[in-house]
Amino acid sequence: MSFGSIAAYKGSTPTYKALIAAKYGKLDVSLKNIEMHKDNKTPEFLAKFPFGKVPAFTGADGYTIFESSAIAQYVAASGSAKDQLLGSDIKTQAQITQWVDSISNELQHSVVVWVYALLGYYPWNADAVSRAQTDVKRVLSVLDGVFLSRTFLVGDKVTLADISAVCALYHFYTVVLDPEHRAPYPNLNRWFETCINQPEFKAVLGEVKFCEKQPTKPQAKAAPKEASKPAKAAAPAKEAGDESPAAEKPKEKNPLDLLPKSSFVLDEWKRFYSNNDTRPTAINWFWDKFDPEGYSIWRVSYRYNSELTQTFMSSNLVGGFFQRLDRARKYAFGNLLVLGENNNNEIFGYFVIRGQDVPFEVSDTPDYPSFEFTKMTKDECKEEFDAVLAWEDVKGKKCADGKTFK
Ligand SMILES: N[C@@H](CCC(=O)N[C@@H](CS)C(=O)NCC(=O)O)C(=O)O
Repeated sequence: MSFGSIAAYKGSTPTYKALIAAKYGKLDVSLKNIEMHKDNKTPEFLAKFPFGKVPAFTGADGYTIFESSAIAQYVAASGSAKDQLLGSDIKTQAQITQWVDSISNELQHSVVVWVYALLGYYPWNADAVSRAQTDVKRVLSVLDGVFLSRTFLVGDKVTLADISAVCALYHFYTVVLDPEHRAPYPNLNRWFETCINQPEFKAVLGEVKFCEKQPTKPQAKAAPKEASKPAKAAAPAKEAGDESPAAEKPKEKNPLDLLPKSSFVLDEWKRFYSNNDTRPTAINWFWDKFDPEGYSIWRVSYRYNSELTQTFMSSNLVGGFFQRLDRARKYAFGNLLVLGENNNNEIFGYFVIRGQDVPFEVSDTPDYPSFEFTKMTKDECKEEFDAVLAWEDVKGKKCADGKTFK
């Protein structure tokens, strides 16, 4: 009899925690692959899972739970292995929670900036990756020390702590820890191998394929020639303790504010675009007022499309880029679309930018090198530009999602 099902996307390792716990407890919990950004945003889904996030559990009795650890705990507590997985006294229970929470907390940021960036879900930022590598090494060393004298994290059997830790480490072992990089942690490796060879883990993870050679992101991600970076204004010395974004702004007047006044007012355009139908109203307005001397149009393509997988992850990548573009809001407007489908998509779109170069506010983001900015004239791009404005299918590919930078 079904105990419940978990909505998530394929490959969501936090979801595996509950699925493995279900195997130990002999409960039938199924995985329901959903289309991210669509199925998790419907009114029905949001009524049960208000943050619109996965994994999302629905019991056969209709009971619902979100947050992967809460789901795993509920499943573990409901099955026949409750005492083994969660402990039968409060001290053991607290220690299990301690490892469940601490390992995922310690690793969650690093998996995003290092592993997910390698997989193309997030932009590559060399400094952040280097910090993440240091952080991960620290966690691995701590765990290696723990397993010097222990077989499992708590007690002498697999608990939810081990299940959670294996799931948190899964992407590191499969994507970045090649033999050379896992060699310094023999005790941790032994524990990981022990866990993944338990039938309950195997039933969910299958045969774990260890990383053979750590991939590196080539330095080839240099900015394209045509988008030469204007000389950076000297940043003022930061006052101690002043971390506000304003403190990072150059003190001199921005060169873009010194350009001759333009008849095209970017703010007006942004308002008009937001408040009117794109076709034909906003598009006609744009071309009627556009000033090619005061502004430039840029065709924007992601350089690593072959590494994109789920369309919702490509959308998240665009969302992150736009957040980090905040300082450019006064000078830029753009649309980036996710074209195609899961496991075959690309990020593509257009920007309109004050002046004739890509300004510092855009080129200085960590994401910028991952995008190719190509300057276009109206004649070269009008048809495609209009379709991007309207979030229509372009380049013969279905528009799966779009985001506007305004
Ligand atoms: N701490 C949460 C994280 C949940 C979460 O952030 N899920 C992401 C996918 S990894 C999500 O559903 N995002 C929704 C979206 O991007 O639409 C958990 O472990 O369940």
